[in-house]
Amino acid sequence: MGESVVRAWVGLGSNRAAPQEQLASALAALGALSDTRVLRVSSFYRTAPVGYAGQPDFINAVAAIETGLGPRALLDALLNIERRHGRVRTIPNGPRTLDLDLLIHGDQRIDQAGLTLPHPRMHERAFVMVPLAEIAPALVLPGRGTAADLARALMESQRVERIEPG
Ligand code: PH2
Ligand code: MG
Ligand code: MG
Repeated sequence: MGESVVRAWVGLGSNRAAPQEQLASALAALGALSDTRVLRVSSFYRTAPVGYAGQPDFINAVAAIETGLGPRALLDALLNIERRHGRVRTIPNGPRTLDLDLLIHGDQRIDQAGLTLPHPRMHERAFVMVPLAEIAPALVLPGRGTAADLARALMESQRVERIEPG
């Protein structure tokens, strides 16, 4: 990998078609991307749906990766993995076989169509912040605080249960 390798964080979610297997398969696909390796993966969490209530609980996790891919190339690669897992975009915030969200890419601050970094809603979502805080508690979201502090506050009002491995 070249000199422009950065640390990035990816949120994973699924609430259809064997969600835990979707996440496991997505993690393998992440690690198989060019110039990319998976550094850490959080536990899997069972989480209450946010934004559109009439759907099953989600399984969520967060992965830390090291990548030579730029933000756009990485986002395209994530969308490609989603498509290969049968993702069809229907209801906004509705059920999905696999959702891969680029949360943070190095210190990039981007506000473009289809790509805002850091992810604009991550700091208000327990299903992102709790797994992120597990693997990167001291990570600071600019202007928001640490992952650990944000996660602790969000857990009071949003249901997020860690799934015991095995
Ligand atoms: N993703 C959404 C909308 N709502 N709720 C939970 N619990 N987990 C998700 O991953 C999720 C959601 C949009 O991507
Ligand atoms: Mg999402
Ligand atoms: Mg998404």
